[in-house]
Amino acid sequence: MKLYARPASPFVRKVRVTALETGQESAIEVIMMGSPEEQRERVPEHNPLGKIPALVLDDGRVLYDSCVCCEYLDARHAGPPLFPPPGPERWEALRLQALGDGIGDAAVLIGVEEFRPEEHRSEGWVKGQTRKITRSLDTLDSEIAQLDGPLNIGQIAVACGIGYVEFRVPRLAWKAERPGLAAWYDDFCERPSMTSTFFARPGNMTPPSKS
Ligand SMILES: N[C@@H](CCC(=O)N[C@@H](CS)C(=O)NCC(=O)O)C(=O)O
Repeated sequence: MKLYARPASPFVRKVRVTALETGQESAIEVIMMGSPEEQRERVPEHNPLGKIPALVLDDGRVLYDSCVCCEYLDARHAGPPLFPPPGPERWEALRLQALGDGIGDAAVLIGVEEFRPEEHRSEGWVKGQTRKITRSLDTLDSEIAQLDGPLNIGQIAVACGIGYVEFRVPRLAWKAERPGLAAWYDDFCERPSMTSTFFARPGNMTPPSKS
């Protein structure tokens, strides 16, 4: 399989973490594109939306959207499922996945806005996206027990979404007011699947750690 990727994408990270957690990393060649221009040139032939992640399967079919790629990888391994079988646990994992992905989406939109020339930027838009992130982090902190239990796709999505907030919106300094979520996140970031997919601008950030 070939995974079209960019280094900082939280959605690509979700797929890579899922591949590592399910022992399939060696079955995937990561095609890491060096710039948004390269993505615009190369991805549309695989995904008409032009978005990454796009996972090209060995038979030539293509899967896109991280949720679809992750569920596909989960269906291919014999270990405990990351997408629980139908029932309340599954709905909860999917809700958390949506919340984690939504945090990532809002941080991506903040990044897009901040790359516009100053005269085209909307402060109100950035504030609105920032509020989505802070409300979601508050929700996660207030229901921290929901993140306990066997590894599932909800936990992976939440960790990758928060990881992208740390990368893209470091000014948010979200941890001080949310100690439960901060502790959960730092702990989760120690998983080898998270350390080996950590990305920072050189010299800018060190991986989170409990110590
Ligand atoms: N819901 C999608 C979101 C994917 C996404 O937004 N990817 C971004 C990079 S992080 C992208 O490719 N943006 C380029 C574009 O929108 O043209 C998923 O989960 O895969």
